[in-house]
Order: sequence, then structure tokens, then C-alpha cells
Amino acid sequence: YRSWLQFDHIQDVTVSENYIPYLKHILLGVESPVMLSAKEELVNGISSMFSINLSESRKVEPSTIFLGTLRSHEEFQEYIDLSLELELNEDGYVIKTDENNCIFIIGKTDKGVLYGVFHFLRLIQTHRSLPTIDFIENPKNQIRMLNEWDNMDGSVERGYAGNSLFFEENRFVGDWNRIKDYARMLSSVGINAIAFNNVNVHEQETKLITPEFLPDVAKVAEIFGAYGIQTFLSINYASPIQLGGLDTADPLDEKVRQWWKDKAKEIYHYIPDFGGVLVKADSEHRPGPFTYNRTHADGSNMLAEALEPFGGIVLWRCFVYNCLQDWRDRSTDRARAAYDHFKPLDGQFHDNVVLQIKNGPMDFQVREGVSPLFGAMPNTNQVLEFQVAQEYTGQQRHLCYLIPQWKEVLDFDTYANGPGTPVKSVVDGSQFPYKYCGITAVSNSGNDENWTGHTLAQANLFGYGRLTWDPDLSSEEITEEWVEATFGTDPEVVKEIKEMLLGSWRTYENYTSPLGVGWMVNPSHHYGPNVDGYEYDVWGTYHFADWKGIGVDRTIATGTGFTGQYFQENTDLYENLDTCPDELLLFFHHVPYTHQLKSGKTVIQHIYDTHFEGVEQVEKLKERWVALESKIDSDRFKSVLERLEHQVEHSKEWRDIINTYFYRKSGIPDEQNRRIY
Ligand code: GCW
Repeated sequence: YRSWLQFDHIQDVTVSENYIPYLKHILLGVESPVMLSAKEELVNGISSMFSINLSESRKVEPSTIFLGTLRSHEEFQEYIDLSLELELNEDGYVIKTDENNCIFIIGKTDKGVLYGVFHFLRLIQTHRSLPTIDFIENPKNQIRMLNEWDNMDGSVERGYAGNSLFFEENRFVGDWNRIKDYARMLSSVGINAIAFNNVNVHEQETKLITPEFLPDVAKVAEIFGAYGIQTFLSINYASPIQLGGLDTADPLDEKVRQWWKDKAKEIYHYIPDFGGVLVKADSEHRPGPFTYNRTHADGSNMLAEALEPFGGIVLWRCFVYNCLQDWRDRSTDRARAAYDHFKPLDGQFHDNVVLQIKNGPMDFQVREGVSPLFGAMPNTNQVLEFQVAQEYTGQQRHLCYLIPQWKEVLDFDTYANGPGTPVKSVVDGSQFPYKYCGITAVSNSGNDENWTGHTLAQANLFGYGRLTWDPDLSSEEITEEWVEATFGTDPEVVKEIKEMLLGSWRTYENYTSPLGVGWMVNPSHHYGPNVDGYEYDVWGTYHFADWKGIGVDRTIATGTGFTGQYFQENTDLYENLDTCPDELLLFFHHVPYTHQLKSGKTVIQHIYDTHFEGVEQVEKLKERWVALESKIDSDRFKSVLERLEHQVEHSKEWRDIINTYFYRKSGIPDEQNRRIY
């Protein structure tokens, strides 16, 4: 299998000449499993790119790469500037060269060194020039996590890249090497935490926290641990009943509380550096505290107390809404649910509880508003949840590069502390004194040879990691890094693939559901167009199209009042038809098809135009890829081409189904008289 960690041999002599003088020896200032990983990565990467075997030395002689931490052995202290203590955060590092062609990669902790090594290797891969570098890097987010939705039968919920890397036939696969390679990939982009079983914890997975499976969980945790990644498990809220034989899971019941305390002790006995638990409670039929008339603060605090003695944390998901809605009832609005449930509880959570909030209030649509919960709970730890898995964005058969979408979310100004309070500054902890915060995401990987189904979907995983490390990196920088590390530095290849990726989210949006309204997919598997697929269903996911108009009225004045959950500036922005941005118009308003957008077009004409345009853009994507044939190895060339061919056909289906639907509903013809059925 191939990823961005290929470290192909460097052909370009100017590049090798630049680096080779530095590459003779390696020296570790301190030993630990993470330091040994750092060493292994460096030695293997250098050998693969330059055919040079770094030899171990015992002192810093010329051309030595020194890997050290602030806790390095005494004899190396002269190489470590102790003022770094103040400049580096837990995972930060410094890389610098000196006049003896030595390279110093110094972390505050061993994890920082590992990140520094990956950074150094990336500099080489992307042919950045070396002499006299000296810089400090600190990750901006403390929690940089992935959630795998893997089930023990080997399936992956919303998985589009084969089966689970972890499980098959209700046990662990046992391919520890592949897991190690996965850990390497994640660590190389800075990810430091993982929950590897599905948040929907079914019967078998409930048992992961029992001695039947804890030894295997420990084994996985050890592999990840050596790459600086902490292991978490998704747990079943009803475990005390299902595993413990109790007759309740009431969080205020003493027996239940004691059961979880004992359980925590047992888990930490097997896995001393266990991160904690991830919980989907009272959500989509999962059990939770509501059954006992308790709040989510009661429920999460009980778990937090059990984990607290061991330093563990509780990631508690806010994806709580009524999934048995009556479509005739227009007063209930799923978008309101998370805020309505959680905002009133601000300040009631223990300091090792972290609320996990999806980027939007609905569910990972191609476009939706940003969740108004960000910044709304100054006294409660928050992490932002993205979906790298392309559930609603083409399921890794369509090319849809999501970094630009995530950037918009991260840069969205919440106004929580006045103007200039973007989401990224809330979740990185710089606005409120959060003890734990950061970013998490649903992973898009599986056991396919290329990890992500669509080879180009690897860029979403890579970019996710890079962005959580530093949300201020631009989409362009991240994309370029990925293309160079993955396909090499040929300028044409870099330019073409970069542009293909950067425009692909807009393109996908163009031929799917318009103007922020979302959904319009086939129920349950969520692939392909079906305008009314969810329209009369129980999930709260409606577009309300009739012969006159379309959209969800979420205003305070005449709608569900959702706009009122934002801080005033955003409430005003969205409440008012004149200021509401076009791309979210139908997320916030119900308007006639003849409503004129800021672009000057009517809604109906916009729908037609974007759908024709979207297909043309996909055709272009394919042409651009075809033109690269001679420059890409044939396996990857063919597999991407196959997907692009499918995308061309499937985008036409989207175009025609959507256009026809709205033509027939509205009776308004296309101004350009194109073919609409
Ligand atoms: O969007 C929905 C998905 C479910 C998922 C749920 C969630 C894991 O369709 O598959 O369940 O979100 O985030 O909990």
C-alpha cells in the first residue's frame, strides 16, 4: 500500500547535495518507545530517500542528527536550551542546524521529537532547502483525534475504504503491522488520540472493556502509544446492565457509580495510559441518562468521576436530537437540538468532561451553518467534530476535498467574545480556560490497499491532521504538501492535482443539494440523489419544497427560531434575507423559486445553472487527470480514473434528477433551454 509516507528515492541531485552533508550519524539524547519510533522513522526515511544508513554515534560529532528532549541525559545538556521549556508546549519541538552540519530536533517531550522527525522528513520529501534552519513548532490544538466507526464484525459504519483495520469476525484482526503503519501515518500529521470502535456500541463491542478483549486493546494501545497516540474506547452507556448484570444504568445510582469506578480501575490495569471514553448517549436509539430522567451532566460526570483518578477524560457527543419526528410538525427543528439540550448545562460538567460538537447543527452536509454551540459554553470544555469519511460528500467515490470546507468552519467568527472569536480560537482554548479541547473527526480509512478507497481521498486524512495541528495553514499549503509527498514534486503534477483537489468541494456542491438545504440523498446508505428521500421521514431532515418555493424557515420572526441561537451579529446576518449569504439561503429561509439571489440569479435558475456547471466541472476533472497519465504510476492512475469516470456518470444522474424535480415542481423553464426531462 502507498500513502504520503513513501519516501521515494530522491533523484534530483541538487536536493541530495543539499542534504547529504548532514546525514551521517544519529544520536538519541534519551530513550523511550516514542524516541525509538522517532529513530526508526528517521533511519528508514533517510535510507529510503538517499540510500544512506545513519550510524549511531555516542556524541555530537559533525554531521550528527541529535534527537533530544528537555529531559535528555546530563551529558547532552549543553545542546539543549532550557529556555525552550517556556516556548514549547507539550507536543512542540524545535529543529535547527549548526555550523558542524549537525541537526538538532529537540522536543519538550519525546512526542515532540517524533513530530519533529516527521516534519524534517517532509521537508526533504517536498524538497525544501535546508541550510541554517531554526524554527519552533507548537501544535495549536491539544486534542487532535480520530474516531473510527469500526464494528467488531469487520464492517465500518460509513466506511468507504474496505473493512476494518482492527476487527474481523468479532475479534481483533491481529495484523499489528498494518496498525503500526496506520499509527505512523496518523502520527506523521500530528494526530495524538484515537477511539477505534464505533460510537454506536453494539453487543459485541460493549465487551471491549472486559478481560476478554482488554489484552488486545492494550496491544493496540501500545502500538499507538509508541507513536504518541493515546487510545480511547467508545462505550455503551448501558454497560452496567449489559456487562454488570445490574438492573439500571442510572448515573445517580450508587451501584452504577461503583460499577464504573471498578471498571475504570480494571481498564487502567491493562492500559495504564488509556485516554478515556467516547460516548454517544440518548442519540439515535442509543441508551443514555434520559431513560432515568437525568441530565447529560449527570451522565457524563459519573463517568468522569470514575476516570478522574487515572487522568482519563470523557468525550461526550452533543449529537442529541429527536430522530422520531413527525414531518407535519414544523415547529420542531433538528438544527436547534444540540444547543437546546446542552447550553443550559454550561458549568455543570466536571473538568474532565469534553463536549464533542459536530461542525454543523445537522449532520456533515456538503454545506450547512456552523453549530451555534461553539463559544456558547464558556465553562465547558469543547472539541469540534469533523467527518473525514465522505458520508454525504460522495463516499470516496466522488472527489470531494474537504479542507476548504473545514477552513471555513474554523475561521467562522462566533462573536462569542466580540468580533474576532473564530471557532478555531474557541476549540484551541484561547478564548475560555478550557482544560481539554481540540478537534476530532470521523476517519475515512479502512483496509483497502490505498487506505481510503479513492486514492485522492488520502488528502482529506492528511489535511485533517495538518489542519488540527495548525488551523492557520492555508488550504493551498496543505494540499501542496500532500501532493508532493504522495506523487512527487513534478511541477505539472503538483499544479494539476492541487487544483483538482481545491475546487472539488464546490464542484460537488454544484451538482448536489443546493444553497445549503442539504440531504436529497437516498435514505439509509446516503449515496446518490433522491430529492424527497428523507422528506416525509422521521429524521428531521426536510427541504419543504412545494410548487411555490423551497427551504427551511429557521428565523425568529416566522420560523423555528434557530437563528436566535447564534450571537447577535450572526443572528442578524442569517435572520435577514438581505444579508443571509446565498450559499446558506435555503438553510435559513423558505423562499419562492423566483427569489433573486445576491448573484442576480433566481433560485430556480441558480439550481439549473449550478447543476449543469457541476457536471462540466467533473468532466474537466477527468480530463485533467487523463493528461497526467505518463506521470503517474499505472495502478494509481487507473484506480483514480475509474472513480472519476463513475463520478462523471453519477454527477449527471444528480444533475438530471435535481433539475427535473424542480422543473416539474416549479413549472419554470431554464432560461438557456438546456435539456431537462
Ligand atoms: O450521520 C449519522 C450517521 C450515522 C452515525 C451518526 C453519528 C455513527 O449516518 O451512521 O452513527 O451520524 O454521528 O452518531
